[in-house]
Amino acid sequence: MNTIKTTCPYCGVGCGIEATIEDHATHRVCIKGDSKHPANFGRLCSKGATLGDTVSLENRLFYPSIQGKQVDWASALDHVAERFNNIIAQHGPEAVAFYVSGQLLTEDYYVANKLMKGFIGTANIDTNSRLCMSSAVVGYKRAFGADTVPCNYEDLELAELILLVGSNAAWCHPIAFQRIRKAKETNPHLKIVVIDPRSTASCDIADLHLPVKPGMDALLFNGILAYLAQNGRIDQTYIDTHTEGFEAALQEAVKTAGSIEQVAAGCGLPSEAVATLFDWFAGTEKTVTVYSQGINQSSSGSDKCNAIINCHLASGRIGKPGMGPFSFTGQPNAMGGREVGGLANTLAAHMDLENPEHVDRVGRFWGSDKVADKQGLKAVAMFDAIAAGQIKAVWIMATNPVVSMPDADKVKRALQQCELVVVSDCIANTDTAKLAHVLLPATGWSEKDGTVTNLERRISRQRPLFPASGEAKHDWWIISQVAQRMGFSDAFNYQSSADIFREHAALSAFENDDEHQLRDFNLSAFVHLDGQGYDALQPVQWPVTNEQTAGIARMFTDGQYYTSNRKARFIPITPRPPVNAPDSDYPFTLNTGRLRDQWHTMTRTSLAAKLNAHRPEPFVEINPADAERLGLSARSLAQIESRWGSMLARVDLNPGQQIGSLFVPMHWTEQLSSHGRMGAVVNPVVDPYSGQPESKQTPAKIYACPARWYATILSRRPLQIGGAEYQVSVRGDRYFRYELASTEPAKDWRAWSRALLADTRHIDDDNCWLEYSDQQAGYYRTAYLPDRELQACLFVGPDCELPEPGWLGSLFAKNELSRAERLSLLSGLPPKGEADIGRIVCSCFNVGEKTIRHAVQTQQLQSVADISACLSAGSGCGSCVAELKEFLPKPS
Ligand SMILES: Nc1nc2c(c(=O)[nH]1)N[C@H]1C(S)=C(S)[C@@H](COP(=O)(O)OP(=O)(O)OC[C@H]3O[C@@H](n4cnc5c(=O)[nH]c(N)nc54)[C@H](O)[C@@H]3O)O[C@H]1N2
Ligand SMILES: Nc1nc2c(c(=O)[nH]1)N[C@H]1C(S)=C(S)[C@@H](COP(=O)(O)OP(=O)(O)OC[C@H]3O[C@@H](n4cnc5c(=O)[nH]c(N)nc54)[C@H](O)[C@@H]3O)O[C@H]1N2
Ligand code: SF4
Ligand SMILES: [Mo]
Repeated sequence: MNTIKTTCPYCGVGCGIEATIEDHATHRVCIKGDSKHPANFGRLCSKGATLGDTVSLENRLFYPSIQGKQVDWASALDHVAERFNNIIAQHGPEAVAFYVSGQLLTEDYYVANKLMKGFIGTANIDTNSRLCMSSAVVGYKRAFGADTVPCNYEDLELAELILLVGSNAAWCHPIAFQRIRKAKETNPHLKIVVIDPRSTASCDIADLHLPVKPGMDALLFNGILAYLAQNGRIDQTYIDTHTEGFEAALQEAVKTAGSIEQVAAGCGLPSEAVATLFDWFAGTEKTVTVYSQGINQSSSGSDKCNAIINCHLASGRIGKPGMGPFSFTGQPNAMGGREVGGLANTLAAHMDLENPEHVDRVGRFWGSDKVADKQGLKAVAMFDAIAAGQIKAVWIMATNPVVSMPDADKVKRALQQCELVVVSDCIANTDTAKLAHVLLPATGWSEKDGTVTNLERRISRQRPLFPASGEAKHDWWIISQVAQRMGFSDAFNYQSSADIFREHAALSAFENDDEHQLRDFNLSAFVHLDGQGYDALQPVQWPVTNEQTAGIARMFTDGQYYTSNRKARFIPITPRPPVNAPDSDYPFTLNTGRLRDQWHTMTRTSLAAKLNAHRPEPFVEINPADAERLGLSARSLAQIESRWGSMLARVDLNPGQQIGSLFVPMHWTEQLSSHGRMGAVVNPVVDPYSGQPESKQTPAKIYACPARWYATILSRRPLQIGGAEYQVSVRGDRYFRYELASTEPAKDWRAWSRALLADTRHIDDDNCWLEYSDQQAGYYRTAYLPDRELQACLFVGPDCELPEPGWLGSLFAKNELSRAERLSLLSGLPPKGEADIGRIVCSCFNVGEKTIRHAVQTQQLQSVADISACLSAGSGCGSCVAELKEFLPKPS
């Protein structure tokens, strides 16, 4: 009765969830995978499985506010509408902008677009998807005449060769990755190739890893195209019947790629590996090329996408089972955003701003003669225009650009000087919310009601588990209310998300029956969907038409595309290296990306202690040889600097990192770290067609930050700590953990720690304190235990080798510490006989590295299956399987 079917709000895999509500008041809910959902058939990854830990009311934004003062909704909405109207009246519609997100539901997204493009009359609405898959959109549109993802998850299972290009699916699309892993187990002929400059968890199942030189993928795919032609492996019939422009694309590919040796040299790869890839691609009919941010986030991302698509068109490997160019989108509703025309260069329902017929059609449908007919500013240009004062009001919804935009310090300054910054978020303290003049509380995942589309075009329902918290409102409601107050009452008079979905479906079907001008996106089957039907909506892949009510799993099965002559287009590609190459000042290539257990700017995942255990601090991966040359030791502190900004992170030695390359995770913010916000360092240069930034290849330098002391603090209550250049805070289970480091001289640790950690009444009560001090060597350790219950402990040392908080953290679960525990507390090591589990590897079952190492040794475990049987590790979401392998004995 209390079980509700909904969809995971994190990645684009779009897993179905069954949520059983255990307690309404405290938002206690049991999360399980929906065994019937076609995306995941019951499985969830670590992030989905811990959703229950993130829906508490902690850190939620509850009330609207203006300039930090709580106001009622009517005042907030009037204020936003009036200020927008005034600025438009004075400076024109181009002086305002929305910056939205692939984490809005389709209904929210539709209304935001309708307001800006249809009624305010400018296309100055862009989205964080600009930073994510706008190049993939250009690639598909140039080739197919529409933004159509041809493939589906089954194709991954039917394939005999899968290329993962610039995709770390093991961590970023874990359940899709598990489907690939399973497919490989059942079909030993299935080969996996990972093309990624660094060695990632996805390499775990790879038959071949090509550590390509950063940015050089287009050359590799041009090489494949040339090789296919030279070896008679093209599908001439398909090319003749269904495509155009092959000769020109081939000519350019042959000219730029040259021989296998030349491709290998250009890509920094061994010739044999390139030859193997070419041979496998040429010889395997059922090939799927999966690509993601290693391709899209590039100044030549659009061309890289087309270099990939060219190879599939030339071999006729598209629209057939087990084949196709498959862009893996990242966000839960990146695809829904594309459907509603969420980008500054697209119009609703897969129509185009620069096509007068489309603009006219949308105008008639919306009843507006103001529909924008030219592109608006894309994200980077939009924030530049804010910085320049051309845009005077911006409304940011469901994204955190102060962290995630490139040149993020500039974005921060732009918002600081902008006349009006409105932010809608469900979380109170974000780096962007800090700069808002008006803060609007949105409902969060467990309260929202609407639809999302996953990366295989499957529309699923997100259903509310709880009523809205505080005064939070649905995003579509907030936008509609502002629209009404701006004077557009009739067009925004929605009563429910079902109303909006119906209208969205109707627009997709509107004048979409002319066989020469068909649009791919069509939901004609839902034009008359009533409230009940909407509530009961089952996961379905668009198009869903009156003729095909069950949806369509695979596109282009008939070889008919959405160009004017229904033929797919080859695009000639001239490979280009990253715009800014490393030089003597900035000799490294800085790569950025994701970790297994965190979601973007951590506003929600950091609430789950389990998810913080895997990688609790910002770090920089560097090859050990580079590190040695620069005097950087493991876990020491390093400064990473580019022409745009700098950050601090811990050094992580990783032989899987190419010489000359660095990798930092994108997740840390100013809320959680003092100098870990990587966006400040990232190059804002963009792709000329898509406007997508080159987030993966910033020229950078790295050097040691000579910290004089390091400290670790665990505390039951959150602390306000200052006075260290490096400070990171994360939530543990019943405690908060702080990591500090500083180049300043050591403090008077006793006075400092007592003032910081204690209740005032206990500061001088020595009975409550354990203490160890070696002033000369720079060590200080203390623990604060009023009534024998551990409240806090502090470890200071001159180097970064401080105790691993695994066992210490477990002491916070106890009401009283035993004598043995108290005695060993300051050593940071458990008393004899008690296990310290070490850093958590498997977050589903809380299994730490020390436990695994011990079990492998003492029980002679030989395989991951053995470890799972013994400790359960790896048998939950499976995301840690690659890591578990590292504990197994190496074959001699
Ligand atoms: N755990 C987790 N999962 C997520 C997210 C998250 O925040 N956390 N976010 C979601 C979102 S929005 C997105 S967009 C996806 C992103 O999913 P992915 O694209 O898989 O993730 P990234 O880690 O950004 O980058 C993928 C890989 O590109 C590689 N790369 C860098 N430069 C190059 C290059 O020149 N060539 C090639 N071939 N590869 C290169 C990087 O080394 C990296 O391993 O993940 C989604 N899933
Ligand atoms: N250097 C570098 N930069 C990158 C990337 C990279 O790989 N490297 N990746 C890029 C990519 S692919 C992406 S997708 C972006 C992601 O970057 P962001 O979009 O900035 O990251 P999130 O943390 O997902 O931000 C979402 C915000 O919306 C809030 N939120 C969640 N649900 C709702 C809701 O229903 N309504 C409202 N109003 N708010 C909500 C969250 O609390 C959070 O503050 O980062 C991009 N930036
Ligand atoms: S793979 Fe994980 S994060 Fe992605 S939708 Fe499924 S459970 Fe959510
Ligand atoms: Mo993304």
